[in-house]
Amino acid sequence: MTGDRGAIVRPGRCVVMGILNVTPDSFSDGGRHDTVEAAVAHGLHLTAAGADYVDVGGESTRPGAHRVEPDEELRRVLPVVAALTGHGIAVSIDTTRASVATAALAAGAGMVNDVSGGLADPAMARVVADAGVPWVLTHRRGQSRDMYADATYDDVVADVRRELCARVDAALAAGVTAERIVVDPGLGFSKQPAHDLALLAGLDRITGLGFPVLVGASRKRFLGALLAAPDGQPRPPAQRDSATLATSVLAARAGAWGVRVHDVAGSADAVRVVAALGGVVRGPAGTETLALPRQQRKTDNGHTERWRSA
Ligand code: PMM
Repeated sequence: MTGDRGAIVRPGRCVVMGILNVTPDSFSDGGRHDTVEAAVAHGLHLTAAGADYVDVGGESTRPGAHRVEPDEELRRVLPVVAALTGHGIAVSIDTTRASVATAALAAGAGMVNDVSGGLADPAMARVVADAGVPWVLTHRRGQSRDMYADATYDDVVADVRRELCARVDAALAAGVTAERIVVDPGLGFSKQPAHDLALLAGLDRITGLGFPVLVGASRKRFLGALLAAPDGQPRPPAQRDSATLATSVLAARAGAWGVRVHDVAGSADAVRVVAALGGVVRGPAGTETLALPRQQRKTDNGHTERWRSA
């Protein structure tokens, strides 16, 4: 018997999820929000800037990071989740642990964001199914400690697509309903920069699976490498927001359900621009519906031209 704590939010445009890492060591914002007061203030700031969700995490997934104890993870996230949901904010809990997810859901979180795609904790599927909340299944191979050990692919888009399907099948077999599943190609997780770029370029093959797709490109290593200085020094994380914005446009244009970003204001504007152009909205069962009524005509050179009218 599955519960029903909430449907996936679909505001008619790409959703913006604001990142709130309550950790001392995340690669971009580690240590900045590691008191409850600072974290809650930042969550409120993200919401004011236009975040549809605030994604609260208490364990860094930075390459090379060691795991924190479950008690410590709980100590970091629970008061923040409770305070933000008390303000009426939609919170997702970024955890791979069923115990942390359970406590965060009890404290008011409405979605589980699991970067292990359900692999880290076999009890997670039951927790999600029983609560009836959306579950983000992210592609990764292995743990953060050895993040790049398995970063070899024949065709990264096809391989990630296939491996995500396996995670979806496992979730469905465990009783999670299809309407609650979000998939995420896991940029930077077991991927080299070229893989991340290929996944962004081939995002329509992931959205083509028919599940809502979340894209987490924000400030990631591949952007630092792409924008490296002439001496090869990667662009520092805090100076990657313009590039992140570009990825939000691309993701929204490719039909992604949401983007997970540090700098919410820019992406919140960007996804509205894309929506105003009549972006494709993916239906729950793989159907593609157009955001606005579609019209078409044959052009002089025989092509079909399509556009949407308000
Ligand atoms: N990336 C990070 C953490 N959580 N969750 C999802 N769904 N997708 C991601 O790409 C993702 C994530 C690591 O980035 P951070 O340290 O900036 O949070």
